[in-house]
Amino acid sequence: MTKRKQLIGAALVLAGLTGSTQLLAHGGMLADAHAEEVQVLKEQKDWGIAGERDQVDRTIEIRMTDQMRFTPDRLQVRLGETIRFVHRNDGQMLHEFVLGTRPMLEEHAALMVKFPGMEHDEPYLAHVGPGQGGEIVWTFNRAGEFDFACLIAGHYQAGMVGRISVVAK
Ligand SMILES: [Cu+2]
Repeated sequence: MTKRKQLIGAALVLAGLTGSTQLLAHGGMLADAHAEEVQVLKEQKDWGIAGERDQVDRTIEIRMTDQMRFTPDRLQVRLGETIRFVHRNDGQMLHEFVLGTRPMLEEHAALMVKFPGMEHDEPYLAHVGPGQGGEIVWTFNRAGEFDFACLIAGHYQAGMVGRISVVAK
């Protein structure tokens, strides 16, 4: 099969998933539908692109606390690396892990203060309830300095932020 045909085939599969996602959502199977939606939302961002679960190069555990800290809060990854982030919320309140550029995160953090109930859902973020775990898979195909942050109103402002350097070999 040619590359082009494969791409068309993949597009059809994705289109099919979108259709079934809607059906599943109507059937009340929101959790399953959500997992499929995340697969569909593969959009190149300045800080990388949603990664494939079967192409993970490394797993990094990130712990979150009510002291508004991530541990670790400094990471270095190689350009092209696909990272599986596994989150653990050790606190009593909801936290988030959102990957992005600093300007993008600052802008969203300000919006979250204005509209604290604002829902957002993207393949580069995880909401992690108290005592719960979260997971995202992200491919860092852009070199540079990026951040991860908790955008719950007030948390980013309290310093709940970390830094990722993506370096070419
Ligand atoms: Cu938080």
